[in-house]
Amino acid sequence: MLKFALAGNPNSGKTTLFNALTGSTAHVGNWPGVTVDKREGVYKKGSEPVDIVDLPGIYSLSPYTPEEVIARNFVLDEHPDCIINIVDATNLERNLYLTTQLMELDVPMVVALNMTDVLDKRGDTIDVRALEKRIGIPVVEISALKETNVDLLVERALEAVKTARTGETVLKDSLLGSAIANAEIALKLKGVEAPLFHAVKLVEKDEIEVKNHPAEAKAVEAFIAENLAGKRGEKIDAEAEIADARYKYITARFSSTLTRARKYSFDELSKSDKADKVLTNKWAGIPIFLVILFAIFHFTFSENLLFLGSIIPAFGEWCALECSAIKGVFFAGGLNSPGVILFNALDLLTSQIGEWLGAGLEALGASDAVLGLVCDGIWGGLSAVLSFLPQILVLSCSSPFWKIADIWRA
Ligand code: BGO
Repeated sequence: MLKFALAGNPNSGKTTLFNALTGSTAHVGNWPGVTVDKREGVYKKGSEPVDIVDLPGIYSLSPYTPEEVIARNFVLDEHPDCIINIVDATNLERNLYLTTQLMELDVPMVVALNMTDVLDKRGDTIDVRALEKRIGIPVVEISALKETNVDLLVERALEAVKTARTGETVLKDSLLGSAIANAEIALKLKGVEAPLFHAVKLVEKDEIEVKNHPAEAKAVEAFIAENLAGKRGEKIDAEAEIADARYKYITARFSSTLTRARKYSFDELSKSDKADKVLTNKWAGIPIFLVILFAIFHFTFSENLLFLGSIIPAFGEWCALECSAIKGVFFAGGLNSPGVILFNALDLLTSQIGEWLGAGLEALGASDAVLGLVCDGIWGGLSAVLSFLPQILVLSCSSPFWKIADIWRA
């Protein structure tokens, strides 16, 4: 049976399209080894049944998140017959960033331009034929929600499968285009499948590619240092350079196919676009980033949360007064941050356990050497290692900030 993979950004409408295509045949499991949902089902309405696999929502094929690794491994190793790339037409530029990476694979592909009902409502238009010509891949306008053109989409995918496809890149004329071309030749000679995709990733210094092709990675680095870095008189950050080149190409060649009925005011933008406008603003972006970093460290390490102890001197003085150990967990120069509270609580707990352990061993008549080994050596060492845990946890799970941002953007 033919196998089609649905790939797209989170919120592009992948699940809605998957449900529309597979209906009651859908079943949900987990991808091997991870708790990421794997949805699979069969499309039965076409000339032949097709196995549809819904890949996790991703923004790129870099191996930074479990979702990206799953999607990347699937498209590279499982050899889907066709990739249906779902693109949210209301967020064309951002969604096409992934498209430019999928295009680099030697896999037949169709772009499902979703949410066209929203586009119609706004009066915006996309010149689909121009977009199709520029991308070099069939584009089908659909509305997954209204199930418009979803059968046509599969039909176009079934047609695409009939012809083998060789990957194409939008990076040919970019600064690193020659490095990518050289790496592609080297990987082709080595017999690597999807050489263009791997070549781009190798030039990006993608950790998986560098590990798999160390000699080629060195050659790429030397080529860039000798031939390209000089053009700028500085070291090249290949990953940033490639991301920038992709966006520049998308803006120049693809986004221009979108005509907006009118210019939207800030209030009319989606939450996601509003967040982008503010957070990536030329002037406000870095100060906001520094404020967020400061807030994360403040909530992790401060013994004077929100500077309450300094703002209310009487409270600060009361906090500094030594009293019970429990009070010390929560207050020092002011109110402690969650990171410090957890640190102090764990310290109190491990000290208490250490005391109980010592008393227990003494009661059993243990020698000083055994006491020292168990209480100071083993338990003391374990406690010292454990003591880092709360703050690392708060620091790395400073996700409240990112979670709030996610909920707001959704
Ligand atoms: C909510 N048109 C419109 N108008 N909406 C669509 C279309 C379309 O063609 N396709 C999808 N959506 P997912 P991922 C929602 O859930 O499939 C909507 O992440 C809501 N939910 O209905 O989940 C779809 O799998 C409350 O919207 O995307 C869904 O890729 C208010 O896009 C959203 C408004 O679709 C994401 C929308 C409680």
